[in-house]
Amino acid sequence: MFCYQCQETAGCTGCTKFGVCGKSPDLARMQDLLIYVTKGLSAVTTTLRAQGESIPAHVNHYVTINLFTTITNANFDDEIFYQRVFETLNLKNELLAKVADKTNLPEAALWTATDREELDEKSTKVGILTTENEDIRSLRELIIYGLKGLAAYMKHANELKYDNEEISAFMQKALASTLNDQLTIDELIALTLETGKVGVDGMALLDAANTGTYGNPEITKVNIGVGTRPGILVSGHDLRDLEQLLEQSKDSGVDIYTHSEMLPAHYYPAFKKYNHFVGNYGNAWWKQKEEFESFNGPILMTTNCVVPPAPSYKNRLFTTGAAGVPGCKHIDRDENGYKDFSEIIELAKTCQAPTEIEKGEIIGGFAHAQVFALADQVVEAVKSGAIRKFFVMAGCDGRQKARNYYTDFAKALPKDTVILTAGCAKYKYNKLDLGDINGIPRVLDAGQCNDSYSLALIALKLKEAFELTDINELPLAFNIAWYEQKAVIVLLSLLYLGVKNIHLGPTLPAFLSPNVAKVLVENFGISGIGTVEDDIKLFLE
Ligand code: FS2
Ligand code: SF4
Repeated sequence: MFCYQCQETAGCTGCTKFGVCGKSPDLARMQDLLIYVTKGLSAVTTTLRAQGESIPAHVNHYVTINLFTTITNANFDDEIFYQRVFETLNLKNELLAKVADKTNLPEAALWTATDREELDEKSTKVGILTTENEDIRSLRELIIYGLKGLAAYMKHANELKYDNEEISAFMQKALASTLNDQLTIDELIALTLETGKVGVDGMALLDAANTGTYGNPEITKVNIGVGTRPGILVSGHDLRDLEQLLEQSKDSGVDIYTHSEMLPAHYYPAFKKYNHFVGNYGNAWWKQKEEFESFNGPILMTTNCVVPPAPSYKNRLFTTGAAGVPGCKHIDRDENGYKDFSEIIELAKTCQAPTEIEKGEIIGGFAHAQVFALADQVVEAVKSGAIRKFFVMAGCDGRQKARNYYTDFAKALPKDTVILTAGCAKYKYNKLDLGDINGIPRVLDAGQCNDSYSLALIALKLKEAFELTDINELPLAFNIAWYEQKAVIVLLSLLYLGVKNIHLGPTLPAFLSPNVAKVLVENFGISGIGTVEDDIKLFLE
């Protein structure tokens, strides 16, 4: 196996024996094969579009879910990958019959198979290392990881009946382009930046879907203690899953809690009507082993990040959507998108209430509309010097000790600075008492990593309020923590929006070859992190 798509990759170079995340070599090769056949399908759809044919939405959605399923920590179930590869080949073969001229199609578009042995054999021959030139490989993977992140946004938007054929067409064209040996380094760099542009479109679509369906997030205090009734813990990012579970459990005597990236659901007006939606339990994804244990009740994983479960709670862990764990019950949608969560609710009734691990409240809900409502106050605080600088510290949390940098950084920031955050990175500092500036909290949480778009809108609004022409003239610094591929599309989107001098940590991606890293440093001023002391000095210069 060879995988280097996430920040925790072994030795900062690549997982070759077993994934640090828990991905086995067999799972790794089947994920490689799924990406390969999805590229083949994309080459066919791209050719058909050029022929003037339209591609049905279910094909677009199939590409999207395939990409999402291979995101780090989303799905550990080998069987799902065999099933998806066969289904993808069937879809592709149907469409291939409509292609008028097949001579220019790549091998991935023409390859097919009917039994598992053929899949097993092929799966060892289509991995990342089949691209020999390390710069081409680096750019191809950078594009693919960005597309995986974008696929996650699209899937959530699609669940809320928001869709965009142009975004899907681009995703498939870009995927197919990673099979094209004729593309030069410069053309791949251009495609990388175009991925960032379409990433902004995808984030805007998801933002419209979430706020159009559930209202604009508003300032909210979230309880982090527990009640006396049994609970169900919901993790991941899918708001539609949460909504269905809230609706189905409302009169059951069971409480609903969020974990990790589901915390921002509390900020939406639409979910406030549920009295049994009582709080957030625990921290970021990587603490789930201990926190799922002490929660005592069933857990629903709606997306990544799943950690292969301990036997003590495995029978209480359920997955849905792109998530999957062998041996855990997976709940599928029906053709109308309905999911029957009754088994989880019935199990919860037999469980003890969660064990309390902390008490108190955290505050969030500072997505774009809420911050715009406070714009005068914020602008005034900057003009009067009460706020010296904003620090965008969005992204992911993870297991590595080096990530304590972000807690130390937040604590060491001068009191006249404000942190803008989104994603599970926030758990490194959202329970510290960092105070406020004239009533504006010093940590403004816009939501999930999926809501990073809000931070871009806030930056653009500040640019307008201060009548600046360049976003980089703002008193705003970017110190982003990354872990998986959704952070990659956020990064590419920020580059497209013209943001310079982003600091990325705790380590730079292993998939950036020295030459590709050099391009990012020279053109965008991207850098890693140093010590807290040195970095704060540098940022405040
Ligand atoms: Fe956190 Fe994990 Fe959100 Fe990432 S829950 S690292 O996949 O998506 O942020
Ligand atoms: Fe390794 Fe990350 Fe790939 Fe898992 S996703 S195998 S930890 S690089």
